[in-house]
Amino acid sequence: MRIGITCYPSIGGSGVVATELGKQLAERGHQVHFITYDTPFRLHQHQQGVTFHEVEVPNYPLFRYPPYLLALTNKMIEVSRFCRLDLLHVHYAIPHATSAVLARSVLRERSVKVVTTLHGTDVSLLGTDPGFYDLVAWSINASDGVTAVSAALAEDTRVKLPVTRDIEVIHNFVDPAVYARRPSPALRAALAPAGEALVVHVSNFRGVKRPVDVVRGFAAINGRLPCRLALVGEGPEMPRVRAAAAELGVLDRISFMGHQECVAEILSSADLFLLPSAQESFGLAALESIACGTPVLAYRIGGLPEVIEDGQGGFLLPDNDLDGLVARGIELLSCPSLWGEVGAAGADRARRLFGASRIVSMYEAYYARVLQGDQGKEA
Ligand code: GMT
Repeated sequence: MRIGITCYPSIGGSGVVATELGKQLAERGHQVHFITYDTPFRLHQHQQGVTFHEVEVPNYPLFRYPPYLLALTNKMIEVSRFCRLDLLHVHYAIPHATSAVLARSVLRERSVKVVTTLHGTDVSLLGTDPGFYDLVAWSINASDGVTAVSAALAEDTRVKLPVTRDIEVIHNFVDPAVYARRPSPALRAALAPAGEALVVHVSNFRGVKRPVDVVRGFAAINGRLPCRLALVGEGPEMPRVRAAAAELGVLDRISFMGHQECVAEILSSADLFLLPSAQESFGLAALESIACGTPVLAYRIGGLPEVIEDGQGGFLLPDNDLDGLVARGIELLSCPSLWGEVGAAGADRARRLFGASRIVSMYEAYYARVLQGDQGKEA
């Protein structure tokens, strides 16, 4: 198959999933064409079957806002024609699904199918914004195939938007060759020099991830059981995170690691991942952590119950129950046998249910169905 993939190429779960999917598809012999404004951040090495087409937005004094949607659409048309694409698989509805549907309409001489994968905030936050609502719903309905990264998100889409079409649930995945427990003694020694337990959090440090609660939870656990915290990522909440850490007297027990390309080693070297998000359509970081055998503590929201089952990779608490999360953290860190069981069961669950080979095959099968005919597209 010849597949065009569009995603946000910067750091973020949807871009990671799209890039890893493209790489895996190329390994299976498909021709994959990334159509994005920058090289997807996990795509730096040349790989047979993978091509990157950069979307450049023309600059013109009349434009107050760069017309990215139009530039992307035109690039999709050009690449579809020149590379004879069979389908465009877009990740994140805004504006990618709209561009792809528009490109398909322009490409009258050849039939290109559009598959849209919904990732979460494209529906729950932006899709419900009155400024985007109608167009997002239209773009989803007009796609030839639509997938969601969790059953919770598929349901949320039907509830929040006038979307009646079929939505296929295809969960996110990890490559078990990369995400497996391989702790680095050197990294552990650097992050927890006195041999303390190591707590970790990886995110884009936006409000929805509640990173200040990560610090509050960590401080409470540290009060009972000395430990260290590694914070991976950057984002708008970082100043509040630092202020909370200083106020709680734990600043010197935290490593601010910034953006890290290879999180598997860090996750693998940690003992516990705190993810007190208010919203999470899937929680790719949680999956990556459980695949590395590091238990995750999070709330029972969105798609997280599909990723973690109590005792298999961690525990889920009622939303915002930070005390409960702390209590579970202390329990796990002070009971090696429980920690070992939960971690091993999580790693096994990640391999069984969310391994790349299983999920990539599901995408391939879905593409084949979309290419064959209607997949619940509205007239
Ligand atoms: O939070 C975002 O809007 C970013 C987005 C992303 O690109 O990482 O995250 C969403 O997609 C991820 C990949 O499918 C999911 O793992 C995240 O749970 C989801 N974020 C939210 O639902 C808040």
